[in-house]
Amino acid sequence: MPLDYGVVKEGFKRLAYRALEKLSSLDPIVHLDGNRAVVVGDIHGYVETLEWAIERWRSIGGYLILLGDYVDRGWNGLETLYLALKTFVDEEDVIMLRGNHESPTMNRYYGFHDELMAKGASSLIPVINNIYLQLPYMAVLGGRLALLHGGIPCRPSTIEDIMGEIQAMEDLLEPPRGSAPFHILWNDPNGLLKGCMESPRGAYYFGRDVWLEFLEINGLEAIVRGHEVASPGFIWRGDGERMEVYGVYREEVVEGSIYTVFTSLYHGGRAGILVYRDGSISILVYR
Ligand SMILES: [Mn+2]
Repeated sequence: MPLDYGVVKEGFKRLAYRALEKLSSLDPIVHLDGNRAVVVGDIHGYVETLEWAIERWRSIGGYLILLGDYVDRGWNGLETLYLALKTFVDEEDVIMLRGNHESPTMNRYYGFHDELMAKGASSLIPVINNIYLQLPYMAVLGGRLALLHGGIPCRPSTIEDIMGEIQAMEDLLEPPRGSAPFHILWNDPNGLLKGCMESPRGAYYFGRDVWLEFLEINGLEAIVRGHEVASPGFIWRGDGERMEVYGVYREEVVEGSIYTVFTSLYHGGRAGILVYRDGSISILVYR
């Protein structure tokens, strides 16, 4: 059912304070026990794909993990953020991570500020920025999977190193280029590369040696992330092969892989969610 944005605007501030309270108890990297999760990639204001994902999660169970990029591009960023926060506040086992679009600068250039102005809701900007500051950057599920928005840092890092770096930073509203949170929000994998190189986004591509070392030193099997347009997903393998996912798909987790999932319709392609269940990965498709 479409959300009424009059209701959304009225209730947003109260909801945001409840969300801030809950977020303040979370570390920047969240460790989750368990073997089941529904993972949602970039939504970019397409609230209908988030409604669908939540409905699927209610029947599948486990965690609901949102990888960020709730707003910008699509016109229902406010409704999307509201629904995500409401689900996070009202239910157990929901994790909202930060994407690179959870940033005031990005929102000025890619549509969310214009949307808030047009909806008479620009007074919400400060509280929305406070939410951005509190969102975690990574979830580690069952000691096997790392889940994050974009990528991993270019220098080999343990999860404890990354956590320490983030906790020591004074201002996280726009994490500076080169910092660990910047790499997590912005980087993309490229299985054809060794090491890192600059990407057209002003961030970095990281090669397969980089992610294999990250998985090795942290004792993890695979990475799940969003951030790149896909219809609805693709997979990089540890040997550099790239596999497109065009429809419903399932496999046992292949160690050393990076799974990308995209949950928005803004590019005109297909939206999907990723389901992790007892060591297997499935991609489900919207409509
Ligand atoms: Mn992104």
